[in-house]
Amino acid sequence: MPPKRVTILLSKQARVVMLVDLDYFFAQCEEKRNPLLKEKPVVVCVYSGRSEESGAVSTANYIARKYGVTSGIPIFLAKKKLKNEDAVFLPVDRKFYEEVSGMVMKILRSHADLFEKVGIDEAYLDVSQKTKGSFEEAKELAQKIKEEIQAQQKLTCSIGIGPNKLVAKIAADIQKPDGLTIVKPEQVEDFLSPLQVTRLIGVGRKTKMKMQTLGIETIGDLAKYDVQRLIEVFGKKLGTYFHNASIGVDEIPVQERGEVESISRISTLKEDTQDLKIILEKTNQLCDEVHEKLVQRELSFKSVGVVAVMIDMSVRSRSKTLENPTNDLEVFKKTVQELFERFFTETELEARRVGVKVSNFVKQKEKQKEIIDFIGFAKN
Ligand code: TTP
Ligand code: MG
Repeated sequence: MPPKRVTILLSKQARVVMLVDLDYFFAQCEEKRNPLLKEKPVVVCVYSGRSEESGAVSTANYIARKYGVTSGIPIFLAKKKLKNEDAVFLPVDRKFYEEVSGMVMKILRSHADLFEKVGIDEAYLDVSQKTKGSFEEAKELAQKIKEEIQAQQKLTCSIGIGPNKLVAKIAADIQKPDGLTIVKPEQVEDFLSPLQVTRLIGVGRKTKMKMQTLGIETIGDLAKYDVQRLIEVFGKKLGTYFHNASIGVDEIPVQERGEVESISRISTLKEDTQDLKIILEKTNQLCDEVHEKLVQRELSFKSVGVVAVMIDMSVRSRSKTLENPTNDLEVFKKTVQELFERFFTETELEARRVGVKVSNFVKQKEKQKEIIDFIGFAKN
């Protein structure tokens, strides 16, 4: 009798991903430089220079946060909230924070199989190999990292551990400061389901409101919602993304990243044309693809560009800079439409290929600061 054949299905190796986020970073750097500040409310400010108090709060230590002082509020409001306290207001010293950040990142990088810095005080570490896929070992490693950052830099951080970046990020945010939250693969559903949908990257105020009209408040509600209906409401890409995110599925690898300067897509039209309807149908799809990348990278843009390769193979481009940074897909599409409308009044030629581009990026948390800054200007 021939030997029995056995098929072994090799499943993709499960990942162990960490997100490390330094606590109240700019303010903690100030405490590191001057430990006497530790006992007081500390508020780090972006002064606009218009008047002594115009501008916005960049961040505050946890003592100041107890009085309601948070990132983005106007400085005069922070002063009002702390008027009876011995509070310290300091200007942002980005150079110093960058230096401290560099030293912490060096420690983090040394503990990662794969490393991805996502902000001045935040990085993802893929530690799957190092921990041989064990969440227990990952917990020990996280404790060791915390100790090392404390010993070498006198700073605390919060760490989230999960099977992917999405879960690790939410886990790090849930317990701060000096937190350590571990979500094993079998705990993902229970962990996510009671949380508000705004915990998910890409769910801002507008999307939250739209979801509310569908009866979706929590990530659990979103997980139960029919995926086809989500696709009808939000489009194929976003609808699918929201569904996957709600059940904790995220395949995006931890990867070293350089600073992106622009994101663009170009595609050949089915026929050479000047017909705006055909062109916009194509560019709307391209905008969807570019927008998806923006959401993944948590970026807002200030400039929109279009490009057209004409039938004579000449390449023409047009661009527009917006007043405020945004990540709004409709603003993107409308600006592209405007640019093409104007462009085709200036040429007789038909287009063969068309493309769209966004650039001049701002990280979303910095965007919030910029907008509040702007409101701050208006008030002062
Ligand atoms: P965060 O990590 O979002 O905030 P944080 O480190 O101050 O506080 P925690 O992580 O404990 O909640 O941002 C990192 C730094 O980015 C922050 O120290 C200052 C800066 N920042 C702004 O300038 N404006 C903002 O609106 C936010 C949220 C952060
Ligand atoms: Mg932080």
